[in-house]
Amino acid sequence: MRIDVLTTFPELFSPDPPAALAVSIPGRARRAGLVQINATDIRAYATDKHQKTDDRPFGGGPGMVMLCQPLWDAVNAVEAADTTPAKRILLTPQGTPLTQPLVEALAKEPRLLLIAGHYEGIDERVIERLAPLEISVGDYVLSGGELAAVVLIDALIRLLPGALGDEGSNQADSFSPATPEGLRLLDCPHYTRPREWMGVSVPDVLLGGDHAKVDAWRLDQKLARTARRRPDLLSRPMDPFP
Ligand code: 9D3
Repeated sequence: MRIDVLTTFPELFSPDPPAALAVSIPGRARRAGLVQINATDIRAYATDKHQKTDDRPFGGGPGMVMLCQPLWDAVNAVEAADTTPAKRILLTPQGTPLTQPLVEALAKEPRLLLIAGHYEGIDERVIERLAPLEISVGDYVLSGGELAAVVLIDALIRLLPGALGDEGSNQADSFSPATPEGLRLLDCPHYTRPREWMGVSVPDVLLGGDHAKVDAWRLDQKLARTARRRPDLLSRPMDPFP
């Protein structure tokens, strides 16, 4: 998979790779060539003498709005650098919430082009013309889309075939398919040695060696924990595009 990131803060993707993608599963996957990540500075496509990428909003108000032209030219130049068609994604607080089913769908794409902004907004006309999939990583305010892009990339990379050392180890994660109804459950508690720590013992069922009983206990713990912490997950399966 090839991933291009368009940003006005390419420093957030240097050194190359950025620290968050240099280690652990993403680091290994990159070194194995499962994914190539390219950051491009939108400012390099600014045409005026001050390399301006934004301007004041029509109608007034705070903040700056990203200009149409530099972003449009940057997208077209980066897309032309490789014949593989790119799925365009804009990271924005107005986007569809990122969920594991959406990550799974995107992990099947050969090429993604991620657009990250540090702006009050982007001129709506270039968004309409680019027609990107718009994605949010949650209902809180970031300073820009770059960290959201890193979150999306990290979630994607671990789903690429060959990215996980132990191929099964993503199956038990929170948000992996769990129930026949397609519901995604939170994970159960985990324990290791010692059997007693600060006066607290490991649940007996985990020490008994009855694997069917262990599986039943774990499923019950997942259901109980999900009902208490995330009852919303039990009411309907997650859709990639809600
Ligand atoms: C009140 C107007 N703000 C919208 C909530 C303006 C605004 C805040 C923060 C506009 C852009 C940003 C920068 N955030 C992102 O670019 C972003 C983001 C986020 O803030 N939260 C969750 N997901 C994402 S994806 C991109």
